[in-house]
Formats: sequence, C-alpha cells, structure tokens
Amino acid sequence: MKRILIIISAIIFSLTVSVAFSGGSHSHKHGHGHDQEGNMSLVGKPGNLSDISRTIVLEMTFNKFKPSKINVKKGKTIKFVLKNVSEKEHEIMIGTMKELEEHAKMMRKDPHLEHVDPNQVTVGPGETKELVWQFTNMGTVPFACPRHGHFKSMRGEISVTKNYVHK
Ligand SMILES: [Cu+2]
Repeated sequence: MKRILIIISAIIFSLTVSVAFSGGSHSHKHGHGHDQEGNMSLVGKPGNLSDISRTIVLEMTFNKFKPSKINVKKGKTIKFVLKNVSEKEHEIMIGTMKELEEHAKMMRKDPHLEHVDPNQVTVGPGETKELVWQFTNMGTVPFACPRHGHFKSMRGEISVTKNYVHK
C-alpha cells in the first residue's frame, strides 16, 4: 500500500511539473501578436512604398538568411530585397514566434499552401522579390522560412531599437 502511494504521488508530481513548465514557456511568447489596443501588431505592419527609408538586401541560401541579425530604428519602413541564391524555393515570413510556428505547422500539413498575407513572400530559385515593412514597436521581431525542413535553421531576428545601432 505504501509503495502504491509513492507511485501515485510520483505521477501527480510529474504532472504538476509538466503543467508548470508549459505555463512558464507560454508566458515567454508574445501572445497573438497584438498589443493591448488589439489592432496593431507587435511586429509591425505592411509599409507604404512612399515611406521607405532604407533598403536591406537579404540573401536566401540553401538553408540560411544572410544576414540573419538586423537592427532597425523604431518607426522606420524598410524595403527588404529578397535574393534567393539557392536552388530551392524559399519563403520569408515576419511574425511573432507563435505565428511563425503555427504557419510552419500548417505548411507541414499542406506544403502547397497559398500565401496571401502581406507579411510573407515566396521567392523561387534565382528570383528576387521585395517586402516592405514598417517596424512600429521596439523589441525583437523574428522572421523565418516556414517551409518544412527549412524552419529550424532558416531564421533571423530584427531588433527594433530607439536609435539605429550599426552592426
Ligand atoms: Cu526555405
């Protein structure tokens, strides 16, 4: 009887630990990508062509974005020139880590998913495309290629700061 009690309490303990762990990791994410007002995304919004203040060339190699760390000043509208120098089709998606993970999950189920949202662009082998984005909030804005087999390595971060820090 004593032995059974020990086993049961061990099971309860491990359940408590896993619940506490998932709760903890959840609070690290940026929720659903919107701030308290509920209308402006934490990661920014599609930019207007007339507001572009800087152009950043991003190369898409066979499994990486180059560069993968970018610094921009808050409020600025950036034109990303996406050069796919590889032999594979790639995609760039800007979003919270949660949004990127959800999209990557959807792409695992349906690799031929159509991309219509303004925060994502598909770039074929050898192609060059553009994405214009305005960074409205300070913080770290993740981007990634959500394709299956690409998502884990093909990632980057844009740090949005009060002043531009040259790196
Ligand atoms: Cu890719």
